[in-house]
Amino acid sequence: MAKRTLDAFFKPSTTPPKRPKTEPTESTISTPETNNISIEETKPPSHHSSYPIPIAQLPSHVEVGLEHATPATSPREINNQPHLDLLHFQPYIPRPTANELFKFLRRELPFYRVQYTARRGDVETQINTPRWTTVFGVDETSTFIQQDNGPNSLVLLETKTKTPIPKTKYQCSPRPIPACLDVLRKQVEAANAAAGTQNPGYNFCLVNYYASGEDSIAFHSDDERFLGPDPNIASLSLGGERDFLMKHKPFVPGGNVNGTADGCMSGAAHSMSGPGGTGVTRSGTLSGGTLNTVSPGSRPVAVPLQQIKISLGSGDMIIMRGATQSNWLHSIPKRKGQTTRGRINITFRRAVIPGGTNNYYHYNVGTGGMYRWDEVAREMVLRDGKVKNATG
Ligand SMILES: O=C(O)CCC(=O)C(=O)O
Repeated sequence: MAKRTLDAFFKPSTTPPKRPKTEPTESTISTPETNNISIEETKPPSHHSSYPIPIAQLPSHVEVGLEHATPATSPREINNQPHLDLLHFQPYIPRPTANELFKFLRRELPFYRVQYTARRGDVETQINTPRWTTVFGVDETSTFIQQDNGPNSLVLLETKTKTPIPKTKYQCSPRPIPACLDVLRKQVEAANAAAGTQNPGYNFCLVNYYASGEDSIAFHSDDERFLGPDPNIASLSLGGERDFLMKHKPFVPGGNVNGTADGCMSGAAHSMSGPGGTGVTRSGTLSGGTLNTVSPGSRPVAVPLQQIKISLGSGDMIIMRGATQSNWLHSIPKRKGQTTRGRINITFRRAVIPGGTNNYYHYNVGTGGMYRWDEVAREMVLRDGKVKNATG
């Protein structure tokens, strides 16, 4: 197959969409949205013993849209501030396909509203994560290997020895990335390659669902040690538009602050939003237009502290690269009182040690019940109070 050049990669494809490899079959289902219309059905769902439910594969029209129209635009580089290295696709997935994908993922994925206790010194705080979450993947020391063609054929093995993992290796049951998200993972890796970025080898997929402007994620950075140095994080937005804020970490003599936010144990990842969840950070000194001292090498320099606001629409993608995570914080602030559509955010990351796997399942699946989107109630509804594969 002829290689596509960089320019060609970032130009929408002009070849007519092919039929998906598996011909869809037709069936009739009745939901309030379809109202007895005939809809396409695609390949059989992804099954795994660690899943609380089988997870549907992408409908063929979404798969075709993804295969032939992404990236919908060339990325814009945002690197005009110290340590900032972003690629912004506006959009990455064409908006109509992104909206279909949003509805599909909200309907098909299991979600959780995780609660946990954060301890800082002697003080314990009960945290209610202010958004819905779910996670798939495993760190690089383990690999899901296809054993046969059965529905539960993915077996978790030690990456180096290809032997079964010891039962005590994880405090959770890692879940393989289902086919519907793996399609996206591969495409986002290809977008990195086309932009000249080293293959990030994503092995985790974290999904947030913000049901309304009340849902949020506080200022934090994804710079945990279990992600290795200079992690590459790709962040895809689907559904309603929300503001994405970024600000430089304050300079701390002798090193950077670690970027954890309210209610979060030091070093605990993806758990940054406290009870208020309004983006309260430890950096009360930051304000637009003032100067802050940062130290990129040994020589401190003054840099303008400009907070960045990017409005993320359906299908947009930001890839955060290089020194971004170790120097910048990001958040999705609450937008109380505003009518905001629901929004899904998917981040692809690479975790390098088992601690990353334990952390991600602890804070994104947790020990509470599983929720599913209910088309009639138009909200997440508790479906299984008894948690399968509860994490410690
Ligand atoms: O929803 C977003 O765009 C940001 C999500 C995020 O920061 C995270 O999952 O760490």
